[in-house]
Amino acid sequence: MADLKEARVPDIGHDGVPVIEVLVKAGDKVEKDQSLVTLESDKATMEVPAPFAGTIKEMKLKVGDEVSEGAVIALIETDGDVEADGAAVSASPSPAPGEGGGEGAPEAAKPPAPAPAPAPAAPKPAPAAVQGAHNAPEGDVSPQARPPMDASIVMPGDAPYASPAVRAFARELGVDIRQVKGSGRGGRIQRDDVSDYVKHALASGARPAAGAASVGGLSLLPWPKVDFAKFGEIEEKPLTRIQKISGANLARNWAMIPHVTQHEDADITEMEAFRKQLGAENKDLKISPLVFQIKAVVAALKQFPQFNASLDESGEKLILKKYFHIGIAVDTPDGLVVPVIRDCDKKGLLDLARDLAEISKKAREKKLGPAEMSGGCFSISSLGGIGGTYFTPIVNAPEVAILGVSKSVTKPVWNGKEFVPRLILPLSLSYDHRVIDGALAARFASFLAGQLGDIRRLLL
Ligand code: CAO
Repeated sequence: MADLKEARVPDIGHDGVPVIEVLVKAGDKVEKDQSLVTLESDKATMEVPAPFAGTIKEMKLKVGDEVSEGAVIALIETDGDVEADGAAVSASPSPAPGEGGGEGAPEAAKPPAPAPAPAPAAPKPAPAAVQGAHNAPEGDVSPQARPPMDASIVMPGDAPYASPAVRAFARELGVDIRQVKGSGRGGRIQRDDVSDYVKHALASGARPAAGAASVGGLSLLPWPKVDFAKFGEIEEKPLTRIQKISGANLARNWAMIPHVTQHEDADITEMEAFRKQLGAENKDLKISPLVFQIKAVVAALKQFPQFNASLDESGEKLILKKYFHIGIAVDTPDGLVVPVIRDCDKKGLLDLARDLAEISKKAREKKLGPAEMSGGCFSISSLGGIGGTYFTPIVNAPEVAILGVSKSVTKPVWNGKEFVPRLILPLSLSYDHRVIDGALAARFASFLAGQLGDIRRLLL
């Protein structure tokens, strides 16, 4: 049997909160949890959901009304037995908007909490699309479907002023909301503005999102179109398959991970002497400085487990790994790939040297299989054989940190009495600031340098 019930404002933590949008009207059929109105406090925009399904008989609020907990939003005719989250009360006199209606609402009639707008929330990462951000195995090219990235989350300062419902509506229609002019209070974009924009775009024959590129839902300016040949002689060279795949991954990681790079110096004078000695004893094997760096990284990951972790797809929990598989960036004629050396904690320097030689060779001969490119915990990118001092490596999602290694140089170091020549290795640790904070990163980098500087500790 049809029954008339009230939908009321839940506990929103403030009194006199303005209604900035009315999302339904009399006669509309609404689902349970469908947004009825948008409220905006100083700090957040929130949508108040319907506590039950039914037909709106009467809207009690209009834009500009100021409401508090218990104010009646609408009278909804339900089909009888409804599950109302305790929010439904039979229609009866109730406080008007602005009257601070808490007293009018019986305890049992508290509606569900409103859904806060996403803008102030911590950004959620998109799920990892392809293992190995710098690279992807030949067969592993198709990113899994991801929820679109909300530009307002990535670039809050740049976001247009619109409620989550309006944003969702615009997304549904494929409209780049930044192209829409808002007619609401303070330039706020309303649902009608989006509809008008689409009508206008269709009438003028343009696509709704014309003029803007959409990358995973992140609206960006279109790439500059330049006729380079106008300015001089040119040659076109298609990107390799690896460059295309790694480029897409690098772009996503750079856009979605808030990167910070911590620099540190390690005194590797003793390590280098030991490496040379080990090389002389094992002439058939190349003992790269990298194997010591892998050892030091494993020790640091054990000491700081937060670095041996990944955010899960929801972005709400951290997966801590109990294994130690290290990715190594390898430069190949076709582009960058990141094969993974497994179980580095169980391997000695000579085992690691053999593994490194094997994966580098396979990478350059394009013989790496998908299994050798996945499952990494942390990556190392060494430009030490080339030169340069410090750089900013890009985190290899879904890992949370990466170590960049530059070329070691002999520098004068003050030992308290005099300057002595020491071999100094520049380290650059980039990390995902959502997971790791600066103090932890500085500790990790300093611990790492300490390990590389004390060969006995490293070999323990
Ligand atoms: N400081 C000084 N010398 C170093 C060094 C360092 N940090 N690291 C390596 N070297 C030396 C090596 O000892 C070697 O010297 P010898 O020939 O006298 O033995 C020489 O530099 C060349 O080393 P290498 O780079 O060929 O070999 P490696 O084992 O150190 O590194 C690999 C292997 C696969 C990591 C490397 O070949 C490579 O591809 N590096 C590029 C990675 C890259 O492009 N990263 C960028 C990612 S961001 O785009």
